[in-house]
Amino acid sequence: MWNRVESANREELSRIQSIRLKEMAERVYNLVPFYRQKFDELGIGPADIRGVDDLKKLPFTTKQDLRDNYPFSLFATPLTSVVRIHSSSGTTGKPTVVGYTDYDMEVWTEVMARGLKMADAGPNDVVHNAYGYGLFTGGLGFHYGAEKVGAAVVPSSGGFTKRQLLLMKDFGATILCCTPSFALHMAEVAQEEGYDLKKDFKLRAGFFGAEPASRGLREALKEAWGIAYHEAYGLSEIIGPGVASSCAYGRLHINEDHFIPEVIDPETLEVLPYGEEGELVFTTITKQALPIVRYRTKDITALHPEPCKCGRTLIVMDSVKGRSDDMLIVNGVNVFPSQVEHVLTKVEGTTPNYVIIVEKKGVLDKLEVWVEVDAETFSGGIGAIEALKTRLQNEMLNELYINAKVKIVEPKTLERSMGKAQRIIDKRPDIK
Ligand code: DLL
Repeated sequence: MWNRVESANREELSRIQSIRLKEMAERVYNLVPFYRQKFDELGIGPADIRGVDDLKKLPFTTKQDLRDNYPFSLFATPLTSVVRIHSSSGTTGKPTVVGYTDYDMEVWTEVMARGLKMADAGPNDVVHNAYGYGLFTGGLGFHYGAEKVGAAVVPSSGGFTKRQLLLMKDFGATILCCTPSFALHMAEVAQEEGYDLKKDFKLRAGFFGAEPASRGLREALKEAWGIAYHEAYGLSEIIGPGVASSCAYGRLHINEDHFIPEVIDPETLEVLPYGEEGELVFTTITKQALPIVRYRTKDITALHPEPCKCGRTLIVMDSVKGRSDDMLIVNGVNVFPSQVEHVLTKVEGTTPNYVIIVEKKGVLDKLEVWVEVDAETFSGGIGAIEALKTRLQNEMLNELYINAKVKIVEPKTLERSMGKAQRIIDKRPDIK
């Protein structure tokens, strides 16, 4: 374990959270006009926040609020104290901008080190970091954390797959950090290039995140590379990666001494009890440059406070099923791409490379799923392909209640992504 706080008892944690929350409420009220106005509208002041139990009195913050305050109006420190700026592009509107002071960088590095330590990362490791470097927080977040634990970092960033494989082999990379879809792509290219994935590489663990991954995709990566799968969860608005990381038991621990999580019902905005699924909300309690109050992530998950076999007491979140804005409503049925991925990857012969296409035909939505199969299945003849197609269609109807048309495509025909995979093509009018 990197820090004793990770196994503090829950009363102790809640005491730390209360002290920090009080300070933070005061800071945002005094330093950020946006929050002062929001607090005033609700008729509350910093004195009403005496501890974590008062969290629910505070206002929510949304991505739109960040956009409306573009670029720096939500910052609680002058730009002279800011040492780093990141930004996420998003698909619509202005980008969201996040800033870090020196102290914020220390916290970020600390939470990343905690995550990497879950795979026992240290001076004996070579960390191949294929998350994008640049405005995206993935690359630099992992970079600082890996240096902190004393590993040798290879800052390869995304793209140039063949060169990356060469470096991974020659430098003896032991830990790979990238999106799960890129890790799968790397495995495919390595096979094509004639590498023996288990013999030619020294990889022992991977930190995969920034997008959802179904159980099937996780198993495929573990199997192809022969590694332990660790998940990284985070978002730029809160800090970047490092909000939560999964331990040796596969449980995603939130660094709640820095970020307090809540799960709410996205309709009523009521806080839901532990174990119930809803929208994840975070309040940062130590961030200086960009403190955020009750940020609505749109990510769907549930929280579990029971201690973990790994010894950590930090609360556990379920892996995110998807973002509520990636949820497709197809003829009234809610579907997440990760659920489609789950059904696909359960069936032998398919790969986790797929794309979902939604169109409007008359009044109805029509859903098509294009999925790549492995070479053996593809060469199995038309009968086998037809049977697989029918099987997948039936599974989707039985498990997800959706009537999808499946199209089987040849191996390696769908576009690969170097970062977050694009799984949905929504051609319906009035969407996004
Ligand atoms: O994706 C930060 C990050 C980088 C996390 C590297 C992990 C590894 P953003 O670009 O701001 O930040 O996107 C944040 O990505 O709200 C989720 O919807 C999604 N996301 C991140 N991690 C996971 C994960 C980075 N493990 C948004 N599982 C979040 C599912 C994830 N979705």
